[in-house]
Amino acid sequence: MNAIITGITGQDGAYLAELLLDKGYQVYGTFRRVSSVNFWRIKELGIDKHPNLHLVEYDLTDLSTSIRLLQNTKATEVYNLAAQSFVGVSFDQPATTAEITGIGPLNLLEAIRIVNPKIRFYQASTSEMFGKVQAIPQVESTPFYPRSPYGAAKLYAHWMTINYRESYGIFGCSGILFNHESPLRGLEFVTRKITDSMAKIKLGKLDVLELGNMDAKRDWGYAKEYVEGMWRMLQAKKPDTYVLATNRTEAVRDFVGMAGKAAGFDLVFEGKGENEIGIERKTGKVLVKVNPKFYRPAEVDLLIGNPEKAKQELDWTPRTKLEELCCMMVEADIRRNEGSASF
Ligand code: NDP
Ligand code: GDR
Repeated sequence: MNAIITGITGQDGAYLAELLLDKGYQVYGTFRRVSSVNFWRIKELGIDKHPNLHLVEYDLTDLSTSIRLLQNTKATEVYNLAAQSFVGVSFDQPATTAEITGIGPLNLLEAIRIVNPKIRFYQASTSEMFGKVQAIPQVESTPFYPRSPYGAAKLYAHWMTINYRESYGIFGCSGILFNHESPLRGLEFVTRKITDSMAKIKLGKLDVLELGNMDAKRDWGYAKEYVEGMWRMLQAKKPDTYVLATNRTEAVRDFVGMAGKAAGFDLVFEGKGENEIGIERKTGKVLVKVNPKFYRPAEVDLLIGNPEKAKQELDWTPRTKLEELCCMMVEADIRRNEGSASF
């Protein structure tokens, strides 16, 4: 079994590589040619020197490289996790986001059609495609209404995956994954920014955490469980589209409170919108402030997904409670901030 994982340097790529190596796969993990490639995640999981892990240079935007990647690896499964995945940046770089996150997957689908149409393909779709709330909770049949260049690019790739399935019989699966977090989450995303900042405040390395929209609600799960769902989709009898989510939603503010508690703070929130602050009850210190520079031009207000189809057809269920996940992340960030490591 040979699998390609595009985006091995990302959160999901690292966890998926660990899972597939455990299952005995030869894993071809792709990384980009940049001035300083950072393999900290696969190092942290202790798989960077695994004999069955092969690191391959690759850029999703290049069709001919996509073709050669499939030819050289003789892959039977391709997990496309690579993307410009930060929603905030997609407003500043809409065309780059469209090229990587939208057209990139098309290059892989074309390469599969040319090299070996039997290759099974996983596309990392997203709850961002639901965008402006059309139904609660969101399921596979909920209408899409993306609210960012990222969401729109992902929606294009989602439909192309279905299109290649229906037009050419390619085993293309689209996983509509809701937010999933872990100690390996990138620092630019809100949960990890919060857990890292709470760790820094606890250790006296930061005074105040500045955030944007505290009212946004998200359905946050544990990334390690979600990559198992990706694998299950490619082992199913037929290709399909599945929602992976926890069916619970919390506001950013609630996650701040949880992370504060895990770091030993008792936070109370006062004020509204730009004037909201988070105060530590015992010391009276302001530890959290809103800074409008983190607001987005358009926001996704509320995401909550029902993963019933994945439960019924793939026997997939999320197990880790958000409070446990949050503690795990805060503890990892305290450990890192106590040392000299920077991630
Ligand atoms: P990350 O941002 O952590 O990882 C993205 C990966 O894509 C990195 O390895 C990055 O490489 C790589 N990449 C970016 N541009 C290119 C390119 N042009 N060519 C090749 N590789 C590229 O994302 P996650 O691991 O969190 O997410 C994995 C996938 O799932 C993404 O597609 C994301 O959009 C999607 N998704 C994520 C969710 C989540 O909550 N985590 C929810 C739903 C969907 P580099 O290190 O060089 O930047
Ligand atoms: P999201 O995740 O946009 O849902 O995309 P992110 O963690 O960036 O934002 C979640 C919510 O928090 C609000 N927010 C802030 N966000 C960031 N990053 N920084 C802040 O300071 C801040 N303050 C408030 C945001 O406005 C937003 O409402 C993630 C990515 O992993 C995508 O790739 C993926 O597809 C979706 O999840 C599902």
